[in-house]
Amino acid sequence: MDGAFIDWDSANVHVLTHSLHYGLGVFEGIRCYQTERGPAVFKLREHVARLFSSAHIFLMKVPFTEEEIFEAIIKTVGVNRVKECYIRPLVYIGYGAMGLYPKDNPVRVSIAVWPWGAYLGEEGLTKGIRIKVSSFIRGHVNSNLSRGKVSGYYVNSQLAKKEAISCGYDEAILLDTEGYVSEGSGENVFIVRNGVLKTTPLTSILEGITRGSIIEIARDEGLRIVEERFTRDELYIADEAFFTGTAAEITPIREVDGRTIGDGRPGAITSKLQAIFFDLVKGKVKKYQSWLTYV
Ligand code: PPE
Repeated sequence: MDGAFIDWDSANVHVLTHSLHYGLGVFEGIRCYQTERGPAVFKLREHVARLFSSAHIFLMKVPFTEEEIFEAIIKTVGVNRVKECYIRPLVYIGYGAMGLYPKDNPVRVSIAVWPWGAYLGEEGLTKGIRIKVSSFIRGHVNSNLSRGKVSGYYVNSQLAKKEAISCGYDEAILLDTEGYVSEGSGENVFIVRNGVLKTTPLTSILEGITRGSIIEIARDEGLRIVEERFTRDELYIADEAFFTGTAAEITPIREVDGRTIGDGRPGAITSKLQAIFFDLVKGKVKKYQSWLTYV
């Protein structure tokens, strides 16, 4: 926290911490995987860059350099002696004035790591999940500036997720303000139709780092991939569909709003991309070694 290692139980803040009340905090979700050469962090450089972009968009001055945060993340994984973990850097506004203009409140930074298994369940990874198109829509791009990863946005995501779960589904997918598919509550989405991969363009979604990786892998595999808007009914008739995200990794989707996707099992392209992804994060694919930072 703020440049020092703090014991887990002492990692506390004052109840009047500004971000806790008003939701302006920017964060990252990063994973570190076990490899033959020890723990390796996936796409660390990209995650740190996105954290600073988020801060820039929201006029928050991070009191550390990108290089310092990069190093601090590696050290935090190291001192915790974990083999695999999720990493959560958070830049937030600390205690000071209340009200919506926290001019002199300190900008604080924390980095926490903990073991976090399959986000949507082990079974979700192998068999696929059931999702619901949310009745809540993703905020307009002039309200939810989509290049930022901001704590407050996840109020909307939680509305969608709670609704989906209360209806018996595993996860929600949100439409954008124009009615096109945008993204999951915490994932980007891909579909496959007639052998062509399609994913939503960056206009109304978080620029997912896993999404970018999958696009690159798909191209390397000679697959056709387009970034194009699509409607909920195109999702219904997709041959395959899957979510990507740091937490969700590559999670196949087997049902949307009661409609079975394909034959209700992870499709061939989904399974192939998922297998390559899990191999590469574990350091088993030479071509993608540069995506890993060894601790
Ligand atoms: N869209 C949203 C809205 C989102 O929150 C995430 C990540 C993504 C797309 C995928 O981005 P990337 O991780 O760079 O591939 N969501 C993070 C938070 C999940 C949570 O429950 O907390 C994550 O996956 O770490």
